[in-house]
Amino acid sequence: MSKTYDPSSIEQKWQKHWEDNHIFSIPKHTHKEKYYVLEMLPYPSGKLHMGHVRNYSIGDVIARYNRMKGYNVMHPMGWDAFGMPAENAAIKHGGHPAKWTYDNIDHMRIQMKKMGLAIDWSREFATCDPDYYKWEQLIFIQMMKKGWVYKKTSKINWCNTCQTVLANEQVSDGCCWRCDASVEMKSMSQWYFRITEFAQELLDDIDNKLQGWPERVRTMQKEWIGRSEGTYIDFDIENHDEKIRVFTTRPDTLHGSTFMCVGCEHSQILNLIKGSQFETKVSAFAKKSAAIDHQSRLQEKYDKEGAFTGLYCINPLSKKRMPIYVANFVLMEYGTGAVMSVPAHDQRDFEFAKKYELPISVVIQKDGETLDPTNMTEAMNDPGILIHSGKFDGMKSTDAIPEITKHLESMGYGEKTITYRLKDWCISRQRYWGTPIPVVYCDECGIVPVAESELPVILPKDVTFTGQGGSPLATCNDFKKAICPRCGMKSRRETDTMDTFVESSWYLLRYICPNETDTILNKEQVNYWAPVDQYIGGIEHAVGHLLYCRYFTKVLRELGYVDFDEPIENLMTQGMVCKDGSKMSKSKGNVVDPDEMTQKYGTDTARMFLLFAAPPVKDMEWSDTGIEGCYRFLNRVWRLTHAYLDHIATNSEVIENKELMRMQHKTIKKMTDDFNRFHFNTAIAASMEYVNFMFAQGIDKLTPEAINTLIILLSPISPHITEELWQLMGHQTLLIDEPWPSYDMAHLKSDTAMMIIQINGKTRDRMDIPVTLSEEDIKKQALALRKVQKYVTDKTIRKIIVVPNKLVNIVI
Ligand code: ANZ
Ligand code: ZN
Repeated sequence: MSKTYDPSSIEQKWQKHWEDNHIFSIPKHTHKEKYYVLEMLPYPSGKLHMGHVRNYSIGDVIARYNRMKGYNVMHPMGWDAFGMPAENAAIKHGGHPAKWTYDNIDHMRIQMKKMGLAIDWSREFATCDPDYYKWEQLIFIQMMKKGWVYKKTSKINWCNTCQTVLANEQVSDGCCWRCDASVEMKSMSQWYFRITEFAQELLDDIDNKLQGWPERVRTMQKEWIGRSEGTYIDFDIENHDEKIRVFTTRPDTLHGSTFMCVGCEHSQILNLIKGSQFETKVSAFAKKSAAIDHQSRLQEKYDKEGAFTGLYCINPLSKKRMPIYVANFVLMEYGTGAVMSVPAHDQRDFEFAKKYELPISVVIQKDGETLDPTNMTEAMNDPGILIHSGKFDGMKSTDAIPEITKHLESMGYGEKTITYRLKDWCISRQRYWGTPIPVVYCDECGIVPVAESELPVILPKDVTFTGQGGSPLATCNDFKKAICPRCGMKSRRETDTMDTFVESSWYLLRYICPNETDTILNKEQVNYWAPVDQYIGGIEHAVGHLLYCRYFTKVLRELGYVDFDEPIENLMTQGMVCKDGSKMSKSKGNVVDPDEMTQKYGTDTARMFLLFAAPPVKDMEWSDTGIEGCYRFLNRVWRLTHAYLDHIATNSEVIENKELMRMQHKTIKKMTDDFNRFHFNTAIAASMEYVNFMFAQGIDKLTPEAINTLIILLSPISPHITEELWQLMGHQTLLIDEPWPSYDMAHLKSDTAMMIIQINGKTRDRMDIPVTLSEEDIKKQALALRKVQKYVTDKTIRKIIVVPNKLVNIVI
């Protein structure tokens, strides 16, 4: 029997055994309750980094623990395989994106297998497999038939480095989520998913159904959806038989609106000033403000400026003339792209009015205060009492909001409305390595979806990658040629591909039935397995992927494929792996290679360290001494078990050990509670205490039960060494099939208690007593202590207070 711990041979041995015997594939028929645990699917970038390893270690412990708790556990893995790095690699180094991708997948799969993950590999797929994207194309077509997909020309986010369009969710602080370059605005015709149709449901379900999500993510999604209740108000345009509509949340301030501001591309206003003397000035101004980059716009880091259009509109309540400006702070994409400006009560309007010397009219005042517009230094945006507002004078502004709205509705000059910040999801990309959008353009029939029977529209292999911009598919004539499914005439195929976030919006449901060939989702199986019970991934996906995923589930429900509303029951956002205080990254040069760690210590140690260093939701700091500590601990577990095996080889007598039993049950309870809360770090600490305790007891005082319990408890964390020790302890079973141990509260109680003895509240001594000792006897024993005697002789004892099992206080 080898006595030194050799992780590499043990890990290989058990990985092979598990794989050969399909230990982690899911039994077909079962009456067990299900548990679906999933880590966000990886992008096959080439090799695993420490963040991946942490992610999968967390997921794997949860998977193994729940299987041992008796659940039917699904823990699948696959690849988010479309996307630009593959294409960029092809442009740079030649070769084909498909080869680059599948080679990377092969390498990363090996790395994952070396981690000993309890994954059902029979469910694996890559999103670039035609068998996968075929169904995505079908979803697209079915959505299109419902009117939930459309094409429109508008200003979109354009990344010049990536040579493609970006969705709003892919722009952070004005920069591209992938390459960090500053994003430009460009006018282009693109495909959109009508996610705004579900804005209200997506919002409502955050409170109704996502109790198992972190508060931070819930708040971010709510703010992203950005529901705003307000009023549309229409203003007559002077000398034109037209009205212009604004969106406001403060109709109570309408009497104080003295001018109007519209966005620089407000087509109604631009049309009206065509040929007028103001046209050139306005278009020059529009050009200038279009150059404000996204970032400054977000942070409002630019002067509020505008240009007069020469037009006036009429305030429907005050009947005053209001000049109309185009202004750089009005967003075209929000509300109606036009704002009624109320300088007395809105800070931006106030600054604008000061700059262009426009009238400021106070219409709300706080009780007992008098605001004078001539000496105001800033806008007053608090609620208050209405003045200068005709028949609404004296009304509270909060009451005036619905009242004025009603009044406008009766005049035919407004209506109550709700606006969302959420915009439709732009999903077309001018790149090759993605799912082809399944439509054709026909001169006769227009835009026509590909016939369902013709799916998949296969991405052609034979394409040149120049990196010169434009979709490479557009240069692929064979691909472009198509027959119109409607009229049979020659037509042209769409050459844009879909955003890769479309693939990751529904993969978690396809894992449930990856080999289903007749339909998108097998309803019966999906209804059993979904939703995901525990999803684990990074916070960076809070408003992108995690919102799209929720949206797609609702779409699939409307299409009749699923019977539920939300795909993810519980979400955990894992912290980052840091070294020297900052996130491990190539650019910082502080990465630790997982392969190296596995070679040096074994994956059991690496897994343990990643779980021991911090709770999963917190950032963790990589430390060489930390991982060495875990390695030493596993060696201690190894030696403890071997010492015990040596001992029982010559001495089969098992002596009852109540203290050990108590510690054993205490450790089970602590680790179970910690596992339930995902506090793996403190669970591991408890196992360390338990091992220390056993060494202190002495090998001859141990029981097989005590050792077995340790092995079982550690098995989700370090599955290989424990499997080996389990076998050495004489078991024929695999640990994954062992039930999780339960604890007995009766054993947790100790037979003795240590009591503190105080005199007048000051601690003077301690004593061990049997917990069954009566209060009278406790008092007697306490008084008999030598140290106590010293204080109490010749004194009157007034009172003796006994706190059971804790403390005796003698008052003299
Ligand atoms: C008049 C007013 C008076 C406003 C007042 C505010 C205060 P939220 O709450 O975010 O929905 N607004 C409307 N459309 C806009 C656009 N396209 N670009 C920039 N600003 C726009 O904000 C709604 C308020 O933002 C609206 O209410 C409007 O200004 C402005 F004392 O109307 B308010
Ligand atoms: Zn046609």
